[in-house]
Amino acid sequence: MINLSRATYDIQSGTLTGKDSEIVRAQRTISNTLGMYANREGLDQATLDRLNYRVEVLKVDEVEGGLQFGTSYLYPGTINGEYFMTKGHYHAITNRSEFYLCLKGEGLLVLMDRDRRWWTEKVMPNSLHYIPGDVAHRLINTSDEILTVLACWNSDAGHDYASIEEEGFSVRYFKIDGKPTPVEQG
Ligand code: M6P
Ligand code: ZN
Repeated sequence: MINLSRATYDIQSGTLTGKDSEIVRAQRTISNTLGMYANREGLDQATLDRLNYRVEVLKVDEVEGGLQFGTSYLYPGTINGEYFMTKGHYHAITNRSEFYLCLKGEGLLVLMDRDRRWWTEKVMPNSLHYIPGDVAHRLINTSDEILTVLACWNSDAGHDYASIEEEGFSVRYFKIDGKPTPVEQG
């Protein structure tokens, strides 16, 4: 017997298609993510209502040995000069790793180890990024188009957002003189 696959994946656009019950879709507006930006002064309602990013993930059981697969769509823009970014996280099971593959757009992958040492990798179409365990990861969109990134990670990894909410990343990226500029944080 030949069965159809559970879902299809459009490698050009990142679109995951399948039964609604099989795909998790989530979106975050700027009002949902505002706390992660350095300067939150003077934002109008239209800015707060803008989409910061959305994700589509194929539903799988979060078991040891499993894999999750999905797409992040990170919108372009800045908040008082700071580029739109994802929340970023460590994995709750700290040794779990992940791949990112950029399909479209341009940006930076910010990585940070437990000693708060940071580095970045340039994200551009076809760039493939390996994120080892115990390394926090966040995407930043430095372009004027949606940054589309496929992600595949251990399905039991979980997300540790709390560490980032408490301590932040040790670098932020601002658009200064039109260019992505790192500003180190304490
Ligand atoms: C990728 C994966 C997901 C993650 C998503 C958004 O698709 O890393 O696990 O949830 O990006 O990133 P974040 O959870 O940091 O907002
Ligand atoms: Zn991750």
